[in-house]
Parts: sequence; structure tokens; C-alpha cells
Amino acid sequence: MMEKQAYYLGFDLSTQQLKCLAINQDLKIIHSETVEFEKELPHYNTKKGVYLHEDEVASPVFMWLEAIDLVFMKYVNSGFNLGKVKAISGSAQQHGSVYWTTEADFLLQSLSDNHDKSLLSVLAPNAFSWELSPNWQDHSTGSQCTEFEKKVGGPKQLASLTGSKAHYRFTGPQIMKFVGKNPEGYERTKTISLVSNFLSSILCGKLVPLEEADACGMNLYDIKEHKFDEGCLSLIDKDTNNIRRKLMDPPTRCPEPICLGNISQYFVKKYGFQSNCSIYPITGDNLATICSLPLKTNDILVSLGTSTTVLLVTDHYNPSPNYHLFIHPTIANNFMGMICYCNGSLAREEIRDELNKSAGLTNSSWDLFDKAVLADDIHTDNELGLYFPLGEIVPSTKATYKRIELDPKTKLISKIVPKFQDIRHDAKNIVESQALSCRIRIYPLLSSDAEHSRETSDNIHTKVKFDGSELPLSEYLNKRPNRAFFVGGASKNDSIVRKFAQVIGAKEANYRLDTPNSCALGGCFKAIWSHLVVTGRIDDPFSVYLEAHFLWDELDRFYEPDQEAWEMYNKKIEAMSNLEALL
Ligand code: ADP
Ligand code: XUL
Repeated sequence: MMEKQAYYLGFDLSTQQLKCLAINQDLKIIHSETVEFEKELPHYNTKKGVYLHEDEVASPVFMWLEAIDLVFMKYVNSGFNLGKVKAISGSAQQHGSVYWTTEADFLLQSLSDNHDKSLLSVLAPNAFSWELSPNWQDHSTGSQCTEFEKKVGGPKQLASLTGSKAHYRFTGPQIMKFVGKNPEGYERTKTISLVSNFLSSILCGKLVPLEEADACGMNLYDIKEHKFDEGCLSLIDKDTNNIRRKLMDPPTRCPEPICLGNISQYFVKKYGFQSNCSIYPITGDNLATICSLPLKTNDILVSLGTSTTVLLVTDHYNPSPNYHLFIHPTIANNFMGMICYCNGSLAREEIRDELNKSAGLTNSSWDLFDKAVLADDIHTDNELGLYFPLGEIVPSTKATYKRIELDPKTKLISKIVPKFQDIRHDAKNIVESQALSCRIRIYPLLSSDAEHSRETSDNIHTKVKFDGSELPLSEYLNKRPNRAFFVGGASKNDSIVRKFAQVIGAKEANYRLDTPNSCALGGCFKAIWSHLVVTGRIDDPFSVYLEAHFLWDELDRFYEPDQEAWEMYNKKIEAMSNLEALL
């Protein structure tokens, strides 16, 4: 039985802001408050929420403490009754770490008797052994990343073990750097949390463990074994029991909902929460994003923001140095795959601006670009282009542009050209090739119970190579995602999103959603589902619950699946492989 008038909160502690979103028992958003760090907490002097010193990027932890009080204050001032909140979860920027002293736990617990003070005044003086938290944009851990990969035998082995090769921003290399630069600071550190369990610790008024899905962003967690890897830990501290203690090993296991505790009396007394409001583990922002939509195994989410990110749900643990795998926060025996591209909207904007300029326009309208992408009389069947104004991750390359023409019969490269007939061809080609790259790169992550293309048998002997792996072409013609969900700025654009849907070729449906709330909403859904399960009101798995209760009317179902249109792009996969080989 549902509770009447029950509210659930989802936090989003991101780089530039702290958001807190409220939903009701029908999963409807009923309130939202945000604290923008740069604007509303200007005394920290951050730029877009961070301090930047050459390749080091970090955020002040004290700023987050102030933001937490401020966001609740805003709720109270708006007249919102926080007493009706049954449970809280949320999302946080991934990879960042927070360093706590031996006094931290006592100080957190003392908050209960200090509701007349601020979090900042109680915790800032003595709870932290480092007042900064390294941010995911940090690039300063090159030597540590080398050590991590060396330790386990290379990038492939590290990806296989931890779901990702070594990355500057990942928490393991970041902690290793902290230890090397500031051994006394490490000595004074009793506990290291991620940003996610920093926030849940504050809410609970005690130190609470890491959440397993978010812990996969550390280069430390053995995904298959569900435990920290001894070898990787030893890079941080030879006494691995010491670092284990500091990391509050073990993390909370996913997806079983585990209540971390009730909200601290500090928040009860200060902001009017009920004492039994439960706190559930907060997860990473991308992980929360996939919880904001009813994604099941083999569904994908394409975020067409400044850069393009593809997230997908898979039961297939097929790790690679070219993408990331995380344990799924809410679906048992599933993983979240994450493929990141640097070149997305900005590369398309460049072509849009050139196209407008060639027509004598100085504005930034997408009209001409859109017409070109959808035009039937612009033939790009025998063309392919790569448009990378920025260096790219997959394929790994420095900034470059490459255009080729294909032989109409063999569909192989006939010549490299400096430009196409006119810029309208570039408009069509950039969207097609970006989408084709997504299609190719999600392939290894999809489950194999997929339908077979009509062309499979003809292509068994042709081999194609992407990102260092060679496979028969036929493999790429075998698997399609079930459903595709498109979000982010460019998903508003009909021509771009239609072309992506056509090329990626989801079997069941394509949806899009225009929302700035994904991370926080995923947190709200995690809170309500966890609470209903833990209190015995439901026993549905997360995906079943969300599929049944999701407000489907808020999604725009567009472009019905069209297998023939998808198969047209089969012909370009071999050429794409050859084109990338030229980089
Ligand atoms: P971020 O990734 O920084 O969160 P958004 O998801 O808001 O940003 O996406 C911003 C991008 O969306 C811009 O770079 C812009 O090119 C693109 N965009 C916004 N509206 C449109 C549109 N109507 N057509 C195509 N692209 C658009
Ligand atoms: C993911 C990543 C970012 C951060 C900040 O690996 O680095 O998405 O989580 O949003």
C-alpha cells in the first residue's frame, strides 16, 4: 500500500551546483531548489565550482557544506513541508574524494546537538584532513596512471579488472597522488569517501560506506569479485589493511536497497524532517541518470550534450580500455556501459556556422543544417567524413578532419577528398558518422539475443577493426539495442535525433526527453523504490517498478524503428573501419 502524501528527495551534487529535487508518491516532480556555487557562494572564488591550477582541478569541500544548509533553507522558505519526506538518495559527481580526520565521526554525530549552528561551523575546523576534493576535470595524475596499468599488466588488464583503464580523474590514482605529495595529510586521514558518501554521511550524521556502483570509478574495485583489488590498493598504501580501513571497506552492495540510517537529528530539528526519514546510498551522476529512465538490459541512453555520451544497460561484462563499465546501481547482474566522446555539439555547431555563413547568414539558426540533414536530394551514400575539432577518445586521435568518397560498388574508399561538393554534405555526413560511431561502439556491449540482419551470411569473411579489436563484419550486423532514449541539448533537434535513431536502429522504440533533472530524478527514483522495498510495500525489482510507474507521457516517442533504414548503414561499416585506420 502506498503512503498518502509521501515525498522523496533526490540530490545532485555536481561540479557547478547542488540541486535537491522532490517527487511525490506518483513519481511527479513537486519541487526543486538549487544552489549555484559560483553565483551564490562567491566567497569561495571558484570558477564554475572549481579551482584550476595548471592541470590540477579541485573543489572546496566547505563550499558544499554551506550549500547543503542553503538548499534546505530554501526548501523551508518556500513553505515545503520536509516533514513529509520519507526517504532521500541522490547523485554526485563521480571520482572526487573527501579526506576526513579521526575526529570526523564524533563531529558528525555532534551535529544532533548543534542544530543552532551551521554544518560549516561544526565540521570545517577539524573534520577534514584536506579541505579540497579533486575534481573529475583534473589531469595531474599521469605518472600514477602509468603505475596502475603497470601493476596489473596494462590498460586492457586494468579495464578487465576494474571496468576502466587508468584515467587521470579516477579516485585510485588521485589518492595515490595525495599520499605521495602529502604523506602527513594521509597519516592524519582516518577516512576517505567519494563525493557521494560524503553527502550521505552528512545527511546521516555519521560516516557511511561507499556505494559499490560509484566505487567502480576508482580503478580500485574488482568488478567480477565485488571487492577491492589488493594489488591496486597496494599502490596507495603497502599496508593494504590501512587503506581498506580508510575506505570503510566493504562498500554497500548493489542493487539490494540498503538503508544507511535515518536522517541526522540536526536536520530534523533545524528543517523539520521526521526522525524516521531514511537515507539510501547516493550514487554517481551517470549511474543516477540511467536510473531516471526505465532502462532495461539492452536499452541505451544517448546524451547529446556539449559532448556525446552513450550509457547503456547490459548483462554482458565485456570490458575494454575504450569505454567504462560500472556495476549497475539498481539492476541485479547488470552493468552500465559508458562511452564518452569529446566531439559532439561543438563539432556540429562548426558546420552549422559555416553553412549559415555560406548563405550570408550571421545567426546561429539550425534551419539550414536541419534541411541538409534530412534532404533526400543530398546524396551521401558514397561519402564518409570524420569531424574532430577536438582530439577524440574513440577512435583515439588528435584533432583532425577526414573526408572520403566510396566506390559505389564495393563501398570501399575510392579517394580521400579535401571537401565534399558543398557544406550541406558535411551537415549530413557529420550527423551520420557520429551516429554510426555510436552504433559501432555500443555493439560489443549489447547482449547476443539479438536479431540477425539479412546480410549476415555474406559478410562472415570480411574483417573490420575498431579501437584495436578486429571482428568479422557480420558481427556488427547482428545486434541492435531494444530501446533508445535521447537526452541533452541537441535531442531537441528533430533532424539530428531522427538521424541518430535511424542509424543506431533500436528495435522497439525511440524516446526523447528534454530535462535538466536526470541526475537528481534518478536519485528520487532510487529513494522511493528503496524505501518501498525496505518497508515491505513492494518486492518488484527496480526496472519492473519503474516501467510500471514511470510517467510515460513525459517522454516524446518519435521515429518508429525501421530495419531497412538501419540496414542502409551496414554498407558503411567497412569504410568507417578503413577511414579510422587512416588516422
Ligand atoms: P551540457 O552537455 O553542457 O550539459 P546541453 O545538454 O544543454 O549541455 O547541450 C548543449 C548543446 O546542445 C549545445 O552545444 C548546442 O549545440 C546543442 N543544442 C541546443 N539546442 C539545439 C538545437 N535546437 N539543435 C541542435 N543542437 C542544439
Ligand atoms: C564520469 C565523469 C563525469 C563526472 C562529473 O566518468 O567524469 O561525468 O561524473 O559529472
